[in-house]
Amino acid sequence: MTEKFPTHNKELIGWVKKMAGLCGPDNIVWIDGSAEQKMLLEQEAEASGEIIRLNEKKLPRCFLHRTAIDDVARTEHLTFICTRRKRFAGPTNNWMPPRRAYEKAAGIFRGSMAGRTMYVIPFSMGPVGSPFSKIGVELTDSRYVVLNMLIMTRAGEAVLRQLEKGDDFTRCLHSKAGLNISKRLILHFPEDNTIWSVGSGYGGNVLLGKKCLSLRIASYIAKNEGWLAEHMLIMGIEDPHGHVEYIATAFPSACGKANLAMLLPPEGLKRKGYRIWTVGDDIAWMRIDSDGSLWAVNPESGFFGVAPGTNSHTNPNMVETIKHDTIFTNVLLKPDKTVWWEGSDGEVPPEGIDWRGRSWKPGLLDADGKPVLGAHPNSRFTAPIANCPTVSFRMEQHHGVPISAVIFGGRRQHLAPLVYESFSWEHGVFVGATMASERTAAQSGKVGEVRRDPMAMLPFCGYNMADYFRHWLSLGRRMTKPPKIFHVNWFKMDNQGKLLWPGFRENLRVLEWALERCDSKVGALKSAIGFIPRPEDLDLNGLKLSEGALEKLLEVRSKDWVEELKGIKIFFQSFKKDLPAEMWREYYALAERLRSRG
Ligand code: OXD
Ligand code: MN
Repeated sequence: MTEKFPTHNKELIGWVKKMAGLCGPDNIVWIDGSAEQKMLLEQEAEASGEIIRLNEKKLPRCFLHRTAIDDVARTEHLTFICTRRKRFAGPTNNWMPPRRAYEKAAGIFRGSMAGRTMYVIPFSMGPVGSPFSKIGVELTDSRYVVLNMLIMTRAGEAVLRQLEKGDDFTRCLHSKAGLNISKRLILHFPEDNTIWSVGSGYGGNVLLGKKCLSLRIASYIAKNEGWLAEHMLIMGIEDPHGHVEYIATAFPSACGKANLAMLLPPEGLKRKGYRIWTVGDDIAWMRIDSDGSLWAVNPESGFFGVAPGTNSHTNPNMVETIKHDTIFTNVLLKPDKTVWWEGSDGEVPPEGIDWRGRSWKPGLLDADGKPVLGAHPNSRFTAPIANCPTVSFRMEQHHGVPISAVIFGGRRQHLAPLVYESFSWEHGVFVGATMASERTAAQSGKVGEVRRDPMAMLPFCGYNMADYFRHWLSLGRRMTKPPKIFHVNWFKMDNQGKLLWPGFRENLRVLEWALERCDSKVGALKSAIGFIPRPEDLDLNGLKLSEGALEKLLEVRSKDWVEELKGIKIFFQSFKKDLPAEMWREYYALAERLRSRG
């Protein structure tokens, strides 16, 4: 085994040696971030069959990867927060005591890299050297992981140099270990700044800088250091005077965050002079800066987006972004070595190789008579943010961007209006804490069932969510210029189950109202749940809504909200006495407002 270490950081050397001793690789390769090393890895991964090189003319420097068929999404039931005390992980997380977790996983890691190479990936979440960035080092036996991490993070030599300055780092260990679901574990040890992931090759489980570090571990660090690590997109909205305001927005997974982050303004607003600047599509790290307001950075440098449904109507900027230097996972391979997925541009191909690697034709049915999909519904692309036509010029700025509005959202067929504004920061935290979505046919579980997903962080908060709400409240008290907090719902339906709002680029009309509220430039109606735009407060120029749709979109039905309170109560009770008193205060205040308005 190679025993050369390109670093003087003793902690790092000691840990790499120890983990190599456990996993038993034949070889250790340090990732330096160079183009030469990347090309070599691509060639090796191609030769081993891990990736397929795509049509060099039509998709330059792009590749396709297929995961194991039972390894296609995050496995929340195998994801654990391992803290000394169970209370610390809280009622919404799976918990395992650290000793047991280390022992159990070590049994799987032991010798798992025999005959293979261990790659050492030093990576920075956020610009290298920024006081707001965090460093991680991921050890992995997967070239696919290395190639993805090179897109999703700033990885290589510059990070090692940063570590020479004695910076701390998150210890991230990953092994495919046979990709066996019965030996799959995604373990987080916030008290040790450590992540162990074994038995999976799916992005969300193995690109450890993403959900594991930037949300679960970072949320814990953020609580201790006084900032926020959130599951939010960050976008800049340039108004007709050239003034850019930034928003941070949380939606549950697969609710269109990436589409919103880079939307193309609708014709009416484009003519007015609106433009969008994309800072991030998934994660926001937010701090109170010296001006007393909230500033956000996107710690990632790539998109790991859902392919199905991505097309020139839903997201033209993403279509541009993934035309080169992109890794596709679990999509359909066409005979000309380009790719396709359900809901992509162009004709349905007459034939291809599906995400499982089998030959495919449109109309193919499985043994149960169900259509066989060409691409997996959670098939993905990994692409550099720098490819995006709307990438913000402030991406690399160490302090990030100032946030004018925080926007929460959910998928509610009948309850929540198109948009409402909270009365205060505290009320806004209640709005975020009670966020929920109804299950669609695309998810497992009962269709229409309400799933609470506070701040879209349910699967990603690395500690007790009651303490997380408390932390949000305390931040509000520290800010002199807090952002306003809004809630949006693009998914309201009429009685026939038809969407009332066209969504996609038209959503900018709602964001325009929200930002104008931040600058006190537009009116609103005070309702029991918050401030709602009056029909005349929204610019609907050039948009045709069906008869009565707008009234329905802005309607607040007390009866439905009284029913909603019952679900909120059950959810709040699950935190027992840990729930901050302010959350109950907001709950009873809402109940009282609903009662007095009938
Ligand atoms: C994601 C998710 O992949 O939220 O971003 O699941
Ligand atoms: Mn996400």
